[in-house]
Amino acid sequence: MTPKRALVREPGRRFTSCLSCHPLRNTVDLRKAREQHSLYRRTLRDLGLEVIELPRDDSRPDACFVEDNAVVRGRKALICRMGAESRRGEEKEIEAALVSLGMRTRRASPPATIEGGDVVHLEDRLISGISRRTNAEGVSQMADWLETKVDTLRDPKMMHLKSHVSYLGRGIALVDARYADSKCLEGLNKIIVPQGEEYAADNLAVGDRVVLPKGMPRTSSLLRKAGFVPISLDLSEFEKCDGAVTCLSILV
Ligand code: CIR
Repeated sequence: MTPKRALVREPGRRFTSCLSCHPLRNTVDLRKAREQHSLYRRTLRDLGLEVIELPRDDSRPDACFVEDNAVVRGRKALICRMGAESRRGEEKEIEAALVSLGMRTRRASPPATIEGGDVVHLEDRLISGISRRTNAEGVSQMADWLETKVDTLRDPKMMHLKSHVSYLGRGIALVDARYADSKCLEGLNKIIVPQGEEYAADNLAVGDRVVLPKGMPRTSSLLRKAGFVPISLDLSEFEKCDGAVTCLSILV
């Protein structure tokens, strides 16, 4: 399961028009976002990943959030039909890139909607949100194509499950308290994100290192106690676009 490569795409010219409910969405700074993205890419390289940079898309504001475009499992990828209609079309270059890496792809078809931000990867199964962006048909098409067991967590108010649940490996999940008792998380050792640090629930674990947003001291301390090495990154401009650490890459 250890990923070797990460697909990324720098924010394009229209990034500041991204979809967002964040109160600071009108203050998004493209130059700063690109600097933060550059540091993100460097961090992924430092984690030992080969970073594959796709040309930026200057016509689609949310195209840097590549995680939502596809769900990759082994040598297969489901190309998402995103719940956010304004984002449909972003996935074309992602599909081409995955095919060029030797992946077998299938496109989700109507009435399915699915976004990679809803899908948490464990060794033996996936957990998917059924959310504002992903429906039951999307989950069913994903399970069929990827031939993987998929457990679900349903909350029509939730945008993406991964904003609330991350899998760190070794049977350990980092979860937002509000979903900690969900049936799909039974059997996992759960680290509950401290109150006020809920944004840290979306984080990227590679081996024993965990990339998380900066300013999460209590979560970092819990991670250290569990034997992980936290790495903090400033992703303020992506947070203002309702994005987080995982959404900027697809691990292959
Ligand atoms: C959106 O609303 O679709 C983008 N502005 C943010 C997507 C973030 N994706 C993710 O966390 N997987």
